[in-house]
Amino acid sequence: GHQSGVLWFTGLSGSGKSSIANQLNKVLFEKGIQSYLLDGDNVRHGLNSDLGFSEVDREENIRRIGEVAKLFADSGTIVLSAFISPYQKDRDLVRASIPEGDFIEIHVDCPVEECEIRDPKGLYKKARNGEIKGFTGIDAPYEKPLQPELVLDSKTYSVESCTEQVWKLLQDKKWV
Ligand code: GGZ
Repeated sequence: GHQSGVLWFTGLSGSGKSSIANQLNKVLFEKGIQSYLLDGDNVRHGLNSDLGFSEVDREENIRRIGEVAKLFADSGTIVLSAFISPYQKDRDLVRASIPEGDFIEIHVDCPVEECEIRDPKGLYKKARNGEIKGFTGIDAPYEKPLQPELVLDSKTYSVESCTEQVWKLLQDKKWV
């Protein structure tokens, strides 16, 4: 039986959240399971284009994404959300707004040193240069999840392996 709900990926820029969520989205599609991916590409450029990266803007970013995720989940979709979502209180608010058991928090755990080496968009370099202020992991906080349902060690394991770990959790929880 397939259930709907929200898979909430959280982690640093460059940790692999989007890659893993994209890969899982493909796997779900191939299996005929309805899913939808929310990420910076489709949310920060549209619905949330008025928001920046201050603490209050990030809070509002996550609040709106949580509301959208809830609507999609209500429609019978498995939602994959991939945002840094650096604050525990903001993630907890989303969790509290969704029926118990329908929210799965996944920490895509990669040390900032490794993210900085990867630096796929050159943003860590800009943050170090002072061209970007308030960059998560450099001069803005990232609060690691206190009780995530799953931790993915994305420094050690590949995107494929991490995707498989999420798939197994979905099987355990009878979502798929
Ligand atoms: C963190 C920033 C910042 C600052 C721009 N801090 O690697 P990316 O580029 O694609 O992922 C980052 C993305 C973060 O947006 P989120 O909506 O996920 O953030 S939050 O949940 O905190 O609201 C990065 C880019 O936007 N970016 N400036 N200052 N990341």
